[in-house]
Amino acid sequence: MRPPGYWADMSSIRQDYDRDGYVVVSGLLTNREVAGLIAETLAISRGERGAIPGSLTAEEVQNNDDGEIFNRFIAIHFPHKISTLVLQALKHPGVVEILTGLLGPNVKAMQSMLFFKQAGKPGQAWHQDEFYIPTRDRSLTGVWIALDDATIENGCLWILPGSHTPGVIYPTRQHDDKRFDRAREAYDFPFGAEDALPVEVKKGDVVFFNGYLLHRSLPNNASSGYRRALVNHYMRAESLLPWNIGKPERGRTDYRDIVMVAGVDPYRYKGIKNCSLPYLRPDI
Ligand SMILES: O=C(O)CCC(=O)C(=O)O
Repeated sequence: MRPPGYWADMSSIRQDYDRDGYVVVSGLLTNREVAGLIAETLAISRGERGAIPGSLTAEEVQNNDDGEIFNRFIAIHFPHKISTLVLQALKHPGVVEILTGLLGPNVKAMQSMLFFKQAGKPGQAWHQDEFYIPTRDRSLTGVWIALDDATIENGCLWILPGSHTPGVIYPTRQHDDKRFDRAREAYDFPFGAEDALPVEVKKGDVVFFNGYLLHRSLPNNASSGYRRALVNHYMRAESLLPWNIGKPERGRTDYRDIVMVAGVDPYRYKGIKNCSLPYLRPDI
């Protein structure tokens, strides 16, 4: 059910998105949808949707409570490939309506990630998603679905508003900052810490953000609990997707392990290639 009035005014959503590089749409998922995704997270981790790298054996499931299971991992990558429920969330009608308003009629998805972020777990340093997933038309859009209320304390997203505007991918480097996981950090960009904004949201709210937007998250500093989020990535279907770094099997110029969520696929003749497999990312 759509709460009254949200996204009634698509043009103001698009205006905010274009100017700031992100927009929050409140209450896009119902409590029931959120609860379903949380239960699914546990089911995947326990291997109940099929064994994937990192998932627990039957014996490990018996010997570990849910907290201990979640404690082992930071995220599940590509859960939509083994979970019908996550695939449905990837195609969520409310999400897709906003995406087509932002991107145009033809939209494809290429990635999903379920973040657990139990209390005490690290965040991710400043980065731009197009550094990892380079489109040809700068249309990459992250869709960050809050499965818990996300606060400064438990490690919500932080963004640098407008940092997508120059259309520049800033340099990255490895870091040893213990607040963050081991993903590379962007540096040497013309924005300071004073420009950063926390994006505190309620569960069921959705953050749409541009692939060039600098963003990060801080550790979960709450004394207990989680800061879970389902993060999906989309782009215009007209753009090729040369997302093949170190993985030639993905194709040199156009990653084809995609899910069309709206409109038509101009490259349908190429077919779909099953080249990314789901896995659990351990907390190391
Ligand atoms: O949710 C987080 O902690 C980080 C997510 C993020 O930065 C991303 O998906 O690009």
